[in-house]
Amino acid sequence: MKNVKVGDTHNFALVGHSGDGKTSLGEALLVAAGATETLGSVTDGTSVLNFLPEEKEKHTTISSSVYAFDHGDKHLTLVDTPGDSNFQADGRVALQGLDGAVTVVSAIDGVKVGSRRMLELCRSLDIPVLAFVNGMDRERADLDAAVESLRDAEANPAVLTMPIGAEAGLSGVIDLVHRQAHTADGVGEVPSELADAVESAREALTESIAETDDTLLEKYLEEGELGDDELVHGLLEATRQGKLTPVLCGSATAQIGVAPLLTAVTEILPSAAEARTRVAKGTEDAPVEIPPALEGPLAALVIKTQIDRYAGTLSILRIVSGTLSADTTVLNATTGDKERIGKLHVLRGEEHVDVPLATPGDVIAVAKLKSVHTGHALTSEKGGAHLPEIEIPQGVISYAISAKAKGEEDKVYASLGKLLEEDPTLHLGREASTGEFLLSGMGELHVRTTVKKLQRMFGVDVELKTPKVPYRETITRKAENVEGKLKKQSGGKGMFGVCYLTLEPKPRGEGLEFSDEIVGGAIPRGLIPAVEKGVMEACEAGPLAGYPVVDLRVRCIDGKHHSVDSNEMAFKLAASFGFKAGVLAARPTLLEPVMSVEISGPADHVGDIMGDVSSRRGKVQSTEATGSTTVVQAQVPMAEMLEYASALTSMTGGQGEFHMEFSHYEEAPAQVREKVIAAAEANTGDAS
Ligand SMILES: Nc1nc2c(ncn2[C@@H]2O[C@H](COP(=O)(O)OP(=O)(O)OP(=O)(O)O)[C@@H](O)[C@H]2O)c(=O)[nH]1
Ligand SMILES: [Mg+2]
Repeated sequence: MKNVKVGDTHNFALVGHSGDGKTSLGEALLVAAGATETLGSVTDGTSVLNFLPEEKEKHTTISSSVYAFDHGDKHLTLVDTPGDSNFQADGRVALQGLDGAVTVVSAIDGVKVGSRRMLELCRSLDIPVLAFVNGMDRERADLDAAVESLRDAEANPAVLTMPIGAEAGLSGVIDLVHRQAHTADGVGEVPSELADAVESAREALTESIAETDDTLLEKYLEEGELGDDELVHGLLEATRQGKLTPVLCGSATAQIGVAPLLTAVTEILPSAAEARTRVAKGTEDAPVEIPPALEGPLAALVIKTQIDRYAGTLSILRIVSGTLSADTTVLNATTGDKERIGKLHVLRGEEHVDVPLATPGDVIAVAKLKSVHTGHALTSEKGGAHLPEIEIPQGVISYAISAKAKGEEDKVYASLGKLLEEDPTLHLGREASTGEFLLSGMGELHVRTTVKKLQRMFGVDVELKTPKVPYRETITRKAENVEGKLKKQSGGKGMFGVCYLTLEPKPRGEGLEFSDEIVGGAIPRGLIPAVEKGVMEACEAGPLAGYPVVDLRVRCIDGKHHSVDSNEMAFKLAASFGFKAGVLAARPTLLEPVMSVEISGPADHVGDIMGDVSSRRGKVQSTEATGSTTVVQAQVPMAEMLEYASALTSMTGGQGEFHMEFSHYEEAPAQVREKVIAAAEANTGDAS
């Protein structure tokens, strides 16, 4: 049985912009810890972290991978996350369950958009961060500029290591705290020619640490220096309080500067025993803390779901409190279902190793759970503190999908269901206005990669059609006392129901509200729910172009009924007729989704990028230069951003990147509205 010490258990994520070297650094850390013998390479497809076929083919991470290893007496779990904005959500979800992060920063370009977004997330989650300036062996590598870019990103950098040599001549790094050189030959003394530079860098480090703590500052001012242990301790406190970001540097592929990083992970980032306090769900006003204790009820979070070739669906759990043993029963606190736990697996990339138990800080996989999904909270069978669920970002771009081969529809949707389990940011829905199935994801590449996975894993081919824009309909003025009537009283069983509805616009984003204002039994109590149901169903497909109707209040103010012929069906239909007539009388209009877009590209292309945003009906909100890159923030209608990826690539010679998320709905201009209505009419024409 494992000799457990929660204080020696660390888990952390590698985060940052795509291509800056997270996976390569993960590989180098594994070698430095002696967990793997040879350095896996992203480009050769030998990385144990990028093990999916799609990752090997494209030389990029598309799904977070977990690798648990030991280093001395420490148990570490590393989670390598994707940097590309199409796949970053996966890492954003996992991070919520973890205790620390290492953000990788390019030595050439400094902090890019992907790293800045992750730094912001870590800040908002109170997750302590180390920064590793990677690629110091490359031409034009510039540690000072990278550190400045961290300052611009509000990370308050404190430099811990400095390079020995530069670019292709990089041969090692110097640990400024302990005044030690780390080279291929191991740990040695500081080369004499660097002694002065090391002293002044150490002084700068001492000052920035002292500034975070009054006692240290007093001592530093009195004595003129601080000891090694004081520096390490001060750094640890400041990092955990989010006051400083320790910065290390080196090269992942040249395996330089990696051993000091491994030490910093175990010494500066918190262990599971020291990690930020987690508070039970619903107790924010009178916080009930969930301790990282071995004893007591289980509290765990599902940080990821992964389909394994042999084991089936694996739920990857982060144990926050208590001990989880193999072959036990737990409670899914999110759904209320009991779940039988079989074997527990420690993950090493694609490989797994069975273990008898898991303790706080561990990240562990369990196969074939019934109703457990990413984000859920688990407790002991008899209950216990319920951790808040992990927030899952929702996909922003939708494609219409259909099976390539006729008759394969069922197989397609069943297989897609499995992929949806693995990736909760994907969504499959049906557009009522067109009857099409829509697959939504974080971006074009996300959806296209899902389709490729579907082919590889289940052998089904899917056709993707131009993304659909989820328009909405709403009203712009009040319509009072609109009659909805169903009267069929000749021959057979009669149907009779009349309701009078008043429709009023509500502010954007407030959805649909139904209020029953019937007095005196004009519509019998028992039939009012039928009226509400009729309204709710009718609002799913509005009368303009078949899109859902939102942001209005529907008041049922009066009605008529018949003692024999009135029934639920009659009132449901009457209400839907009334609703449609009411919407048409209240000057309906079309709303279109507007996206918040962040575009980064070379500074000399910024004019083109901004001109292009305007031509897409977008509004530029800010531009900000960091080094040679400019970041443009804008709001652009989704309809104009559907195939932006290829436009940006050709505009910037492949050097542009963008990220977008849904911002709000806005009234579409008349020409857009007319086009959408005409398309909807053509569609209905086809169908009939
Ligand atoms: N010269 C040099 N190349 C590096 C270094 N680190 C990584 N690379 C190369 O940079 C490329 C991208 O590295 P990855 O490790 O895949 O980067 P990543 O951050 O994991 O990228 P995503 O998975 O797309 O988010 C690969 O071709 C690496 O070989 C380094 O320190 N020096
Ligand atoms: Mg990667």
